Amino acid sequence: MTTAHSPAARNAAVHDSAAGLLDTAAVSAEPVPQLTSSGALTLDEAYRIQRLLIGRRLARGERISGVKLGFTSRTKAAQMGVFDVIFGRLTDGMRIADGGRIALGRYVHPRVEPEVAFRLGTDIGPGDDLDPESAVDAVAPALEVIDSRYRDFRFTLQDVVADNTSASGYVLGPWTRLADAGDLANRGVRLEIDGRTAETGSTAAILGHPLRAVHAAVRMARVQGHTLRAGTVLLAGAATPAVALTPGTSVEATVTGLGRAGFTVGEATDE
Ligand code: 0L1
Ligand code: MG
Repeated sequence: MTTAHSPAARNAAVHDSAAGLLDTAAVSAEPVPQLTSSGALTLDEAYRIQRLLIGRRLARGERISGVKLGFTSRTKAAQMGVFDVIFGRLTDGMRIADGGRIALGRYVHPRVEPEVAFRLGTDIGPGDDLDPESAVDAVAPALEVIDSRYRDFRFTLQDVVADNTSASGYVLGPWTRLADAGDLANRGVRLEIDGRTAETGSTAAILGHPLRAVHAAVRMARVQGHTLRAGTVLLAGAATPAVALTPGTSVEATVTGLGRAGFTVGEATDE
């Protein structure tokens, strides 16, 4: 039984206060110490904090628009000593228009990474066992802005999961019907800053094939009890290392055969 003084109620209060801390850090763009610096967290608790954190955005009127995976690159996963992807949630408040402009002052220490995005054409509930790929209707080049709310962009696995996997912004390029997109296994990916190549990579860096991310995201959503709605965007993962954003620059990602997506970075004080 959960009473006001039971361990369950105490844990719920601790998780809610952790979500509040991370939410305030995101809104104020002021970093906070890692949650795990003041006590251990399990991965389940970290996902519970993530849900509470997103709940605060939803209470402000944002809506769930998608999901994302992190640690889909074997190198990044190995650096963190993890063997599975991590799952985060996207909201419409994180969407940056293609060709749009962001104000750096809204972020703590943002980085950008080129990705591939998929769009679901049908709902997938936690109990549905349809083939995840059959639910995808389109694919697009994308950029993700990641911004850890922790000081110095440093965290443990549990910290980053609680912080919604550093999710902060995303840009979508033009959609191509999946049926017309051809083989996505090894497309070239380029990240340009001010027209100069900053990073190059391949879609193969995303779990060996970006469509594997669709399977992984659906698996993770099921575990989280998260229903994926038709129209949901699925950010598959980074194809290159992330690059720190600097004021007054333009950022563009190109995925061979899919096109480009981009935005510009204003000054800290721009609105
Ligand atoms: O989208 C990502 O791959 C980020 C996952 C979280 C780790 C990070 O913030 O670098
Ligand atoms: Mg990412």
